[in-house]
Amino acid sequence: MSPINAPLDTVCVIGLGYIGLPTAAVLAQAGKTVIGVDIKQDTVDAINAGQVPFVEEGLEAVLAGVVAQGKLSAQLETPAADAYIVSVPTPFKGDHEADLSYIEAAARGIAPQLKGGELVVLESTAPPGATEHMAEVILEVRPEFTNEPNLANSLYFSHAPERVLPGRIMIEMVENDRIIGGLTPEAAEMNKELYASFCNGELLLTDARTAEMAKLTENAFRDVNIAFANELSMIADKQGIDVWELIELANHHPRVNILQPGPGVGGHCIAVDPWFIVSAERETSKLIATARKVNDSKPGVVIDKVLERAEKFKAPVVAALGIAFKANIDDLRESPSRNIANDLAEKLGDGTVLVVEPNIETLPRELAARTNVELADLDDALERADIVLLLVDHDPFREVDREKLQEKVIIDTKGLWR
Ligand code: SAJ
Repeated sequence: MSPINAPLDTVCVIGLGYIGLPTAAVLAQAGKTVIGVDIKQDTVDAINAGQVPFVEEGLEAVLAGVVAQGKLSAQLETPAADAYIVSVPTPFKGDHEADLSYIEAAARGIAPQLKGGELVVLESTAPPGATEHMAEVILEVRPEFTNEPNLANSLYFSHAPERVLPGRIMIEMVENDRIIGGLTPEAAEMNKELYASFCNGELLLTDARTAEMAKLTENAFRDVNIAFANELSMIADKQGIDVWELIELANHHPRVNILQPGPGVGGHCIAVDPWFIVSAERETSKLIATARKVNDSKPGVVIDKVLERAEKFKAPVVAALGIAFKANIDDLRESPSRNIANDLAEKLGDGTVLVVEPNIETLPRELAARTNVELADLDDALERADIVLLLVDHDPFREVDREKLQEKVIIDTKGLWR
């Protein structure tokens, strides 16, 4: 049997989060019959009702359409399918190592359904060797199958790391180039055939380990470059220099392109993935580890600055503008701004933190539990605040009437109001 000719009509996507759900939706839109699997009953119910359990521009319209057409459904149990896409979390365990237990659980769910000839794609970001590990877990449960291609009992394993930017997922999922790394060249080809159904970008084939490392490398590259900008911002502060002007000027050089400093690096990718390289090769990844530490130190620097400026007020009121991990999204996971708001509330004593976050309706639990934290609207917060702390460059903050900021202490971590 040639894998290239194998029909890949039915696709099972395991893990219906920020990546799995859009992937399932675009596959269904491309004509595949897609069955999504998730461990959360609420997620399954929402999807079957055509609803998206999080904010992502353009996703709900596509999802509602494919669910109504019967091309996409969700359930708790892993079904039989021609292809599987594993898109589950890889959190930390121990000293910044990747916890592969969700991948292992997905693999154990897939194993009993296999008949031979199926493609199993790992999309989750994972350390080098994770695709091989996923294959081993499946082959351990089903030793009658093999990773060797072109046999009646062949299985095909591949890694296709996602590279979409939250907020632009529906565009980037279709347009970005994809790296596809097979455990065998045949598996990579089969994966390419499946992804060509929805992806207009170039599909670049390699082996699984290189694909795993490529994904980590992209995010580590970005992290190192943001760390450079964040370190510059701390140096410039001490030197009494405006870091935004400094970067703007330096970037006029034809071969210099410095990124933007901020309150720290958030999200579940750039602040996480470099550690997977460090934990795989601790001795040799000194720069990558240092960049992580520089970026992780930035929230503390911001907090110290606010506390210093707050000393002159008896019961300081701080308006914290934005607690999402970046502009114009509602995602609060791994958000430095959210942690800054929380730590400030703890350290301010009699002070108050007015959180302004236009993309949420209720405060996350740890902030809601504090008596000196309120979710406020922008105008109210600007009026009441002694100190205005700009943490996220959400669009509504760009348009703030500068008149309202007069006589306030301004700490602008994003250079929005220069
Ligand atoms: N940030 C800065 N300064 C900058 C750029 C970003 O401080 O100049 C901060 C942001 O405020 C945010 C964090 O970095 O806190 C990450 O934001 P981001 O928009 O750069 O990236 P993510 O985490 O939303 O998505 C990244 C993307 N990777 C790259 O750009 C190399 C995306 O393409 C990946 O698919 C995604 O990680 C992922 O899932 O790995």
